Amino acid sequence: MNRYRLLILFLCIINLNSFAKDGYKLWLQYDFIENESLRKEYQSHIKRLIPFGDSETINIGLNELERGLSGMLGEVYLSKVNKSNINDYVLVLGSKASLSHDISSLLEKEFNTINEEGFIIKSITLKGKKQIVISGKTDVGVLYGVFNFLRLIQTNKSIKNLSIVDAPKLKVRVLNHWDNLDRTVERGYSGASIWDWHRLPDYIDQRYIDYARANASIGINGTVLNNVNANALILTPQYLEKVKALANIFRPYGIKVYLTARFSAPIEIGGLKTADPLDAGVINWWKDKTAEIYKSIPDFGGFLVKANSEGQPGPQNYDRNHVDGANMMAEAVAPFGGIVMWRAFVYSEHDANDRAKQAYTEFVPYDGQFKDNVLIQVKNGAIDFQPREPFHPMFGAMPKTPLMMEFQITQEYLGCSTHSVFLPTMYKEVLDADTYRKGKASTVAKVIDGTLDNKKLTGMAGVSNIGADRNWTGNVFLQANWYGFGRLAWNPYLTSENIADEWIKSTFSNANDFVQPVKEFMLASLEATVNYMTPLGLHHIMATGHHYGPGPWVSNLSRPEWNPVYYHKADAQGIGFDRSTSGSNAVEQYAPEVAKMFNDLNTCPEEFLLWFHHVAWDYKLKNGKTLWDGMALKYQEGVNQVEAMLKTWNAMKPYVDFQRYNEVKMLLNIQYKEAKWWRDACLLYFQQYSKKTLPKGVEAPTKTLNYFESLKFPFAPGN
Ligand code: BDP
Repeated sequence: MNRYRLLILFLCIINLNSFAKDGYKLWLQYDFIENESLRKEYQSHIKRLIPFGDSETINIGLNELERGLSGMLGEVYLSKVNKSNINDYVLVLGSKASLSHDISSLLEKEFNTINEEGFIIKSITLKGKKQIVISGKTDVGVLYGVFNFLRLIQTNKSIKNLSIVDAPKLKVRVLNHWDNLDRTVERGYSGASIWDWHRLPDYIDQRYIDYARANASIGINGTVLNNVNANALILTPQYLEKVKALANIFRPYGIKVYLTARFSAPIEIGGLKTADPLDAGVINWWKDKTAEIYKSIPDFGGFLVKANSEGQPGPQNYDRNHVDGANMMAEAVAPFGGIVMWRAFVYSEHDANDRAKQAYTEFVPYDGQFKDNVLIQVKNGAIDFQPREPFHPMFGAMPKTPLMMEFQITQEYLGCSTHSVFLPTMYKEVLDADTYRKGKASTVAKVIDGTLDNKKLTGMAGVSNIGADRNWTGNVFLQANWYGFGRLAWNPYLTSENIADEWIKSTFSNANDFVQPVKEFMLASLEATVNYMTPLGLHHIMATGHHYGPGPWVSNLSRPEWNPVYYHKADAQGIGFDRSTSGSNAVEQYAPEVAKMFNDLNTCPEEFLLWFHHVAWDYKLKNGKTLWDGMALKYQEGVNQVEAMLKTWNAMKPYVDFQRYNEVKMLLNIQYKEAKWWRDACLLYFQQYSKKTLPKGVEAPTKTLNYFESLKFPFAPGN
C-alpha cells in the first residue's frame, strides 16, 4: 500500500471513530461487552435466531436482534435457519398467530394477560430443548419484546430463566413536534426540524428510519408531525403526499402519524367563508378532508387541535364552544377509527384574575359532553411547563372525560438544550400526585391510565426535544428525557431512578463507578434547576418571548399574565401569588383534601409556598430561616448543586468517549455560569423589595441589577 492510501485509510479510521460516539446512536449503542464471563454467559443462552413470520415488522425485529447481539456479544447470529431444526438455545421470535402451535400453546396463560401491544419474553423447554421466545399478539408487540430483550443485555441483566410479560398502560403514546413547515421548531433547541418537507416525499432521510427505531424501542406509537400553532397547508394534497411518505416509513415500527389541524383550514385552504363547527359546509369539508387523508394513510391517527388559545382560531370565534369544535372533528375521523386530541391550554385575554384557573373554568363544565374518540390534552400544570408546578386541577375534576397528559420534553423554561435537567423526576412528581378525586390514592397516573374511572381511551403526549443536530437533542443528556417520556407513557408507574439506570447503562456504561454518581447527579438535577431558577413555588419569571434567562422585572407586556411581576407579586410586604381562599381561590379547583393542604400555610408543601401564598419576607420557614434568607440560600444551593454535577462529570472522564464527555462538560460549564446569573439577577431584583442583606453562605453578586436588566437576546433560539 502506498503512503497516500495509508493516509486515506488512517483518516477513515479517525473519521469512523469520531462518528462512532457522537450521540447519534442514542440509547441503542449496543457496545461490546468487555466482561468475558458475562459475555460468554449470554452467548451460551443464544446460539441462533429463528423468526416466525416475515412481515416487515418481524424483519425489523430480527435485524435489530442481529445488530444488537452481534454488537454486544461479538458473534454473528444466523437467522432464518430451518425451523424443524430447532436446537438448544435458540431465540425464537414471532407473534401468537405465526409461532408454531407447540410453542404458542406453552404461552397461553401469558397471552391472556396482555393487550394488542404487549409482549412476552419467556424461557421454555420444548422437546427437551431450551429456548427463549419473544412473542406478542401482534408483530409490533413482538418488536417491543425484542427491544426489551436487548435492554436486558444492555443493562447486564440475567437472561437465565426469563418470564417477562409486559404491556403498555396507555393507548396513545405520542410525541408532539412543534415543527413548522419552514423547518424552524417552536421552542426547539436542537437544530432544524428533522422533517425535510422540501425534499419529501421522494427523498427519504435515514433519520426518519432511525427516529422510528428509537421511538419503537421505548414504546412510542404516534407522532404529531407539525406545530400546535398550525399552518393549514399541511392539509393540502401537496403536503399530504409527504405525510404519507413518513407514515409509510413509520408504520412497520408501530407508529401512527397524526397532524395538528388548524381550525380555520376550511377557510384558508377550503375556500369557505366560515369555519363554524355547526355549519353544514364546514362539517362536510372536514369529512371530505378526513376521507381524503385516510385514503392514502389508512391508519392515520387523527387530529391534534389548539383552538382559541393564544390567538389560534377556534369554535369560540363563532360563538360555539370546545364541545362543538371537538365533536365536529371527532365525527369526521370516527368512521376510520381516528381520534381528536383537543388541547386544554387556554387562558383568556379578558380575564386578568388568575390565569391558573382558566382552563379548568372553561373545560370542567363540559365534562361528559365530548364524543368517545376525543381526548382532552391537558398540560401537567395549570400555567405553562414551569420548572415545577402543582398538578393541573383538571386531572381531579373531569371523571367523565378521557384526559391525556401533555408533558414538555423540550426545555422552553428550563435552560433550553443547554442545561442538563433529567425531566422524568418532574413527570413523576405530577403522575404520583394525589388528586383525592375518589379519596386517597387517586393519583394523576390512575386518572390518565383510565383505571380510576374505567376509561378506554388513554394517552400521553410529549412536546419533542428532537432536532436535526447530530445527537438529536442538542445535549446527549437530554436524550434521557425523550427516553424517559417514552418509558413513562408505556408505564407511568416506573420510577425515575429505574429509568435513569436503564438509560445510563444503555447509553454509556454499566461500570458501577460510573452508573452510581451519574444517576445521583441526574436525579438531583431537577431540584438544582428549580433552586437556581424558581425556588419555593416561584414561577414564570423568565425573560420575555424566548424565556431564556431571568426576567423577574418584566412588567410592560400587553397582556398582564405575560408579565413575570404578575406571577411573583413581590412588594415591600413579601412575595408570592395568593391563590388561597383569601386570594384568587384557585385552591378551590382541587378536591377538598388537596385544597385544604395547599390553602393552609402550615401544610402547603414549601416547594409550592409562593405558588399559593403571598408570604412575608420575615415568615419563618420549616428550617427556622426567614423567607428571604431561605430563598437566597435556595438560589445558592442550586448553584452549588450544578457545581457538584460538574465535578462529578469531570471525574467520569475515564468511562466516556471523549466527544460525548467533552460536550457534556462544556454544557455543564455553561449551566454553572447561567445558574449564577439566575441567582444574582433574581436576588438583586427581589432585594429591592425585601430590603434585606444576603445571608451568610450566599455569594455576593459581581454585577449590578442594571447590568442584568440590560441583557438582550434577540436571537435566542426556539422563539
Ligand atoms: C407555550 C409556548 C408557546 C406554545 C404554547 C402552547 O410558549 O410557544 O405555542 O405554549 O403550548 O408554552 O400552545
